[in-house]
Amino acid sequence: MTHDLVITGAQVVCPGGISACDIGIAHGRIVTLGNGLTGAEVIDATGLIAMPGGIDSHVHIAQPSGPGVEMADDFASATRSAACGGNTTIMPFCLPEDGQTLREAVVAYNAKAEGQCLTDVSFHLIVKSVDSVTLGQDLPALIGQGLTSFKVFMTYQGMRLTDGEILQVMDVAREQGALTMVHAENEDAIEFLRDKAERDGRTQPVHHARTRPVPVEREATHRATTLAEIADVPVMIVHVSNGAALEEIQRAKSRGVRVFAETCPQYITLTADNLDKAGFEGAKWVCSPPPRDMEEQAAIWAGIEQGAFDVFSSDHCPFRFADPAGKDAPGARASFRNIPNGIPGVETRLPILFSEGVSKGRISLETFAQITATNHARIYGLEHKGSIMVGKDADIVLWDPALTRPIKQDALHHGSDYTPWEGFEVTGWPVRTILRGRTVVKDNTPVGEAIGTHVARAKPEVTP
Ligand code: DUC
Ligand code: ZN
Ligand code: ZN
Repeated sequence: MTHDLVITGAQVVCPGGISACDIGIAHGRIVTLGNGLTGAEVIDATGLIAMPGGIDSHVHIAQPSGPGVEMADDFASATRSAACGGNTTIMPFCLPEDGQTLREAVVAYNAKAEGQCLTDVSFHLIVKSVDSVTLGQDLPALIGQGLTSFKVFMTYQGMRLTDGEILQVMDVAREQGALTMVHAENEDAIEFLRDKAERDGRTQPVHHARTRPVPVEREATHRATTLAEIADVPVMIVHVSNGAALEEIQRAKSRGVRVFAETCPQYITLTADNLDKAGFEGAKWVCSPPPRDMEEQAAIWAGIEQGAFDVFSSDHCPFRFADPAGKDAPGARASFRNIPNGIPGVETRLPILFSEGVSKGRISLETFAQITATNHARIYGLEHKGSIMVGKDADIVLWDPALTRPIKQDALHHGSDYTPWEGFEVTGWPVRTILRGRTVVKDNTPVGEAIGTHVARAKPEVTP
């Protein structure tokens, strides 16, 4: 058989282990894994590792973020950045604007993405109200169209749902076979601590972290997993930042609750001290949940090493720093309350985990592939993605495990004007990103057309 493309010479990370085979690709799919393959184009990948293209199942792009505030990425810049960081699929959220239905929001986000993307895209929904149209019409219709997961918030005025509302939403998820993702932080506790901090004049960026301490997340994680138990649904706890929240997840699992867990680069590499830089500089690291301390980093690492985390995502939520439409929004210097919440990271997620995890010997290549691609596809229902296997889309990233260079804003492709990881040393970088058999990035340079498309999903897998 002849192929459109053959990749030879790489160590190939397959679901069953690492293999020294060629990868034969035709019509955008992997059609042969074997030796001595021939094709119209051959990539000699000697010395490189062939990984399934990264799937980042938690990113925010062009999401409304408050009056006068703008996210730093549109779909063109976000997917360019994602592809340069070794991703072939990203999963952004559709957040309805006030007065907009969920279905209208999906139409609007598809229009923003159409024709712009260098990676494939598959949307999650955000449910911020439980009116009869959302629960009775929009959610069932959209789940039926392959948007089979949605996020609910336990924090943020205007976004948070009450426990009763979360149960109603989970009930729709159960009936329709969708996966509920939960942002678990206790809003009332945060408001209490934040009001007190402001009254005392503690308004600098670091107080964002200090008013969202570990118990705020631990309690909400307990509640979210308990609500899932009561509603009899699987649940994904996103952006887990600390050991106590992870223990709540483990306890729920031991009761038989189907809980999936996600963590992110910020919780294995950053601390609240980053927010404590002089002046306003700490705003660069304001995100929720906040980075913790070295002890919590160790607890998250232990969880990754023991397989407690199903997925490792970026929670890319980019704002520019030196910009009144970004971190320097009106009122942000007067109180951390007004600092837009989130950090860029879609391009650095995989290099950070490769370097800190694989290169430092904490995790295997197979574990890396699972928590950065395979599990995302399995859990969220991306049937043709996430593994180097015959029949799957030829979404493949070639990694140079010996390439060492620091993360530098100048070398990144996102729309933000900074990276929280400036100067962070990384060993192991993606050097070529292939989407459905076509090279979209080579040597940190985007090439080719915006061939990314929206991918509808099957019903998510419901057992951890
Ligand atoms: N939660 C997220 O998932 N992303 C950005 C901000 C937030 O609170
Ligand atoms: Zn969140
Ligand atoms: Zn997020």
